[in-house]
Amino acid sequence: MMITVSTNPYGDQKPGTSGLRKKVPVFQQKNYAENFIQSIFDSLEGYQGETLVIGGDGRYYNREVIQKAIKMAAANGFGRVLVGRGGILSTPAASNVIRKYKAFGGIVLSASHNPGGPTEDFGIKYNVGNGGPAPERVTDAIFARTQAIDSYRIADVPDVNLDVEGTQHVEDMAVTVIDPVADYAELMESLFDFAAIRALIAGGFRVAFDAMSAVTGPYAKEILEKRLGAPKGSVMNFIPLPDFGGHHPDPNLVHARALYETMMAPDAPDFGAASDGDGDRNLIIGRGIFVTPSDSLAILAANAHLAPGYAKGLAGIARSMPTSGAADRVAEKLGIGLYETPTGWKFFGNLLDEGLATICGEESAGTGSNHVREKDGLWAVLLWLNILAARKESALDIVQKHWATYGRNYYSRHDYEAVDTDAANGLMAALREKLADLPGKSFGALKVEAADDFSYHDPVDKSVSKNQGVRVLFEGGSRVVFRLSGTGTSGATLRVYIERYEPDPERHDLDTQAALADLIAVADEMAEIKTRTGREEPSVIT
Ligand code: VG1
Ligand code: CO
Repeated sequence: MMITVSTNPYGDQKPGTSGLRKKVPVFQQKNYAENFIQSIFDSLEGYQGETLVIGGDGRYYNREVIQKAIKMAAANGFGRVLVGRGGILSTPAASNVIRKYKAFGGIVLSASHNPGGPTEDFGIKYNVGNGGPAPERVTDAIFARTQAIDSYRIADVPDVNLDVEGTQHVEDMAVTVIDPVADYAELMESLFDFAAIRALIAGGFRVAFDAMSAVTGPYAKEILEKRLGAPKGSVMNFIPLPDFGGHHPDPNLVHARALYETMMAPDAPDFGAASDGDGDRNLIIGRGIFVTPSDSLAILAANAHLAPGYAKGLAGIARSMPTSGAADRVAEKLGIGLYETPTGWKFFGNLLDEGLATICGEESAGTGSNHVREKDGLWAVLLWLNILAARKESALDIVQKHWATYGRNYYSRHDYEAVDTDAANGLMAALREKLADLPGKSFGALKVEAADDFSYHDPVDKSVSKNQGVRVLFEGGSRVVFRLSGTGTSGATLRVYIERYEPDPERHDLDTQAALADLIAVADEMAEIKTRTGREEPSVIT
């Protein structure tokens, strides 16, 4: 039986960089998830009888919300739901399923790299028919609807069995439980030279992949161990746990420290990698070398033609504004377009759909291509492996040669997490006030060339997104960028992105923090970080 339930709006359901993210107890409030899901449906048109994809990263509360979403999809008139077995679909796999089965859209349940568990984070995100995150005009409409919603529709039926593949029905709507891995593995096999990677591994090349007890475990087991022949044990922490084993499923140098140490040891494997909660991020560490995500994007773009899926070359490269300019130099050399977008994957969708960009990336360990409309952690790992198999050189050699050819962009991000919200907003407001006076000003040897608050003009749909981060550019190409996170759930997180370009190969082996020390000091002086946040040090340095 379909029922209509009356409800009251919540004031705080504004989607951030990547969907709505809140603590689990917030989502457990009466009708909280239902309100948001109904607001999604109320903001869409033409979905009657169409297919909706539903899946998540397996974190705490995933199954409960999946049941609600299925029953609400039925009551709202969808014709079919495709859901991953066990409620599991990595974010890139969900994007692929939406595209492959021509679904109307999808609901992805994840708070990505944020921790999970009864008092940790949960999230809901809507993806449109191209497989990508809903653009701002859709998320704005969803938010507006959450402010006025007074009822939602749901089928009053028992739960669907999520653990058996095949089709069941909720009233008239078909619910098909699918293998979450099969379609994705097939897609990867169509893009990369699996035979060459298999031969590399059979020749003794050792891979270490840390799934961080999150969603990529089953995908990495199937692809790296089963299809590519990596020995059992190459994939670590491969069972997705609702609380990620109590860890932070964020593949960076702080939270994936164990992998980093393994890769720096004398008997290190040849290649190390990790992914995040929902499988869209990647950490790449070669033996003895951590590859910054910005460098990884540039190196993948420069070498992508070595993989069959990209043999024809790239149409263009897109990167988020805070991502380093390393990819720009590759685009210049290849004679292709370079697009600079605001933070968040939703801004790449139009560029990929229009064929303007083939590869995209963010400094936050996100890389992807036109094969789906999300960033894709395992995809990046497989492209690296394909390149390593084709070039028959170590990751360290490939990175160093890249720097020698293009110069090195020293790059680091300093995060100040869970800062007082008013203090963070005050800091950004004060910076914005100063912008007009900065050009021409000197800080020690650094002279400001330009400073602005980044605005993006989408070349495809002509939409404009303002206030996307304060950037201060210095003469000589160094840069500091400041913005507030749109994915955190406690207080505010200030992100400071620091970059210096170094053309001289004699100076490519400096310690990153040392190479950036003067810029780091200027960033603090300019934004009054210590005094305004009360923090002496960043919480996380990547
Ligand atoms: C962060 C990253 C951004 C990324 C977003 C979602 O956003 O900086 O690059 O797209 O997370 O990634 P913010 O607003 O906190 O800086 V995921 O893997 O969390 O969905
Ligand atoms: Co993620």
